[in-house]
Amino acid sequence: MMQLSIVLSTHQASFDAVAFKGDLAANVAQIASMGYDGVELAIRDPKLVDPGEILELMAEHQLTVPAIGTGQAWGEEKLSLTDPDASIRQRAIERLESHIPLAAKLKAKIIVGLIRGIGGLSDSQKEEQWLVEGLQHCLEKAASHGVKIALEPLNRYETTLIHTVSQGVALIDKIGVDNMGLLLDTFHMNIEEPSINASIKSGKDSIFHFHVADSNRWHPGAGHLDFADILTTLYSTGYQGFVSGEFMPIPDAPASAARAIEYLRGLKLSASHSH
Ligand code: LER
Ligand code: MN
Repeated sequence: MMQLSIVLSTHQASFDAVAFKGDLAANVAQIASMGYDGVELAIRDPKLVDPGEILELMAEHQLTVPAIGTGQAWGEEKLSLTDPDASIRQRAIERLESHIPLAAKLKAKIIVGLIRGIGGLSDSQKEEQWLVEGLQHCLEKAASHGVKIALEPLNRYETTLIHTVSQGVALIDKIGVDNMGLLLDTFHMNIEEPSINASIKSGKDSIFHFHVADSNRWHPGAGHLDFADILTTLYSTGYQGFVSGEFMPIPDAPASAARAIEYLRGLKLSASHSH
């Protein structure tokens, strides 16, 4: 049975591909009532949330938090692991590390998307070095709490740093620790990968989390991606994690979330591959 979650921002935020924002308790209740198994929390700063409240809400609605998104620290505050200013890089590392206690309590992975920065400096080697060093700090601290970090390849219009699964796998190999893996997102893969299925297979052992949006970044079923094929391939790798909806609230948050779950639950995955 496919484990489905949907991204929920704990506070209002400007990032547009998130259906639910603000009013945590009401949104969590609504998501649970639609039949989702989990919520992926987008948190700008863990200082703004009450871990006790989150744990209680999840227990009350029997929901899992598979992952915590951290990109709003970039979106709203411009914190980045690759900023030329060392004090900003340090603040980005500290912000990422501050997610670890909550992630440990929730058994959630921590996502590194845009908080890595958007790159584009003339000295790209230096940038890569900052990225590696920043990640190493966070990974070491995360490992001591049993927490995993998922790096998300993002399309070329959002960053110059890590667009594809193969670039992500190369970075994982370079860093060489086993609590680092990838978050694959069908929206980004549709733009960057020569073949979505081949890329999923090539990332096989490193897939920690999975985002779904259709080709237009609306809910799955609203564009032209072949999700039966994509998800059959994903599960054929042995993937046991969540499939998490990250898409625009079109026509509105509840309708997009309801249509996504109806569509995804109705897919016929090829039996020999699905779990
Ligand atoms: C975040 O998961 C994502 O996919 C990015 O597009 C954020 O900008
Ligand atoms: Mn994503």
